[in-house]
Amino acid sequence: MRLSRYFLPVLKENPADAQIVSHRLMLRAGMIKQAASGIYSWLPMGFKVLRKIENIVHEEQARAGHIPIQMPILQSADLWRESGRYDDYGQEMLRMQDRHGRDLLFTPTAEEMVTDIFRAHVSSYKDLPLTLYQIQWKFRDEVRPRFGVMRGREFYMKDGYNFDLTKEDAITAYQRHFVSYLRTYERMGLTAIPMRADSGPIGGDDTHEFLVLAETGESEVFYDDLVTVNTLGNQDVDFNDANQLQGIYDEWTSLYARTDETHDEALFNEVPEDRRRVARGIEVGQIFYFGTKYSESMGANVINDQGKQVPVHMGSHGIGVSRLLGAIIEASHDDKGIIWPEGVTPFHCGIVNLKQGDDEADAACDGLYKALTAAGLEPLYDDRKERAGGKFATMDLIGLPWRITVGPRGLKNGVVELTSRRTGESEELSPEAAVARVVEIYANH
Ligand code: P5A
Repeated sequence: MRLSRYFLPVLKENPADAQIVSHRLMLRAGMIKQAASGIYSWLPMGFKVLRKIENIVHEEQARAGHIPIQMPILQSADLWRESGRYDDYGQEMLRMQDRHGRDLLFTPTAEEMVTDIFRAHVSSYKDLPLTLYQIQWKFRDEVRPRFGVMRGREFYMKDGYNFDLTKEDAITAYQRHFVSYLRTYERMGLTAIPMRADSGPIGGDDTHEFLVLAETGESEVFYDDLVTVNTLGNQDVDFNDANQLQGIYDEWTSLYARTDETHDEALFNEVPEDRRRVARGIEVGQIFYFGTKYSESMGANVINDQGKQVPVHMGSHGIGVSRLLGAIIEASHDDKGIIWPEGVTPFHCGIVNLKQGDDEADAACDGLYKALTAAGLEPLYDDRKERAGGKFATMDLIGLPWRITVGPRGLKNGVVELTSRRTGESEELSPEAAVARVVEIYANH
């Protein structure tokens, strides 16, 4: 993409209404525009990152064997009356009527809808296990929408639902989601710590929230510092191997990590004092096991191998896809702007032409652009007739992890400059070597 032809409405000034850095930077970098309280339009660069995050989620869901579907945003109130949640959900649920006076609602989550699909089409244990998921817009009429996409009213969520014959199988599904989520967040360059939490209006006994540590986080968390160095890394996970999933789950949950809702001071005090941490975190996902809560009330049964009708065991699992943009920026920025992890960056590499209109510089930039594109990467070429300072400031603000700077002086010596946004370190290389380096960096992402 050439910046002169892109739509990147960056703001020079700090927007007055943005209280936290991710919200400020998303507005300044022209990623989102507020449409109403807690409701946003996604401008090209914001939309691009949203899609990247969504793709990672899809890829990791496929790896875990989960099947994508798409359920409607507007749902019939009658379905929600079956579970009792139409009345229980309270004012967070946005309700409306159609022209015939029928009650509808904007989906805040979709346990009822997916259970309805299940009961219509599945009747035998032979069709289990099954996990269906979607990535879909949700609406919750939050009392205090704030911090931009972090606590929106309209937000984008991955929501998955497992159906299993027994509690034991459903616990395996829970652990499979647990491990799959660890992988998903790691690919986004995040450390998201699973913490024992409270299940709220979704219901159930077992639940973990995944939290990214950040001072601006809305949850208070208590943990053993050893959990922060845990990684899955390149560990080869077989998502069909229940023992392996259990092993990874046990390893992660053996260390103390809880939100304030389930915090237990006595247990926490058993953690060696120098490892006890009290901090704040952003909840980027949550998984639940709630057994037969929905299947019993809605009649989602299967015939088991004894020929008996039994309600299925279920859980649901959510990732805050739109919230993740805010969380990633909170975790990765400096005073100049965003620093995108390679896994989610909107463009792989910036190209800055220091002397637009200079034949040699223009030709070198075109060459870099073509070579990076041919290698399957997306460069963003700042081909505007702007001062170098302005171009660097824009690149730093929008946070592409790598930048190649091209100027007549370097070209005389046959070199361009490759700069890391994260470290600020630069290296002089031939244009070919610079392309090769960038290609190599992205080979693992
Ligand atoms: C799990 C999937 C559920 O709704 N039902 C289906 C379960 N869980 S949850 O924890 O309530 O939400 C899942 C994730 O969605 C994000 N989230 C939000 N993001 C932005 N703005 C909001 N107002 C908002 N509310 C929830 C969180 O990341 C949460 O973990």
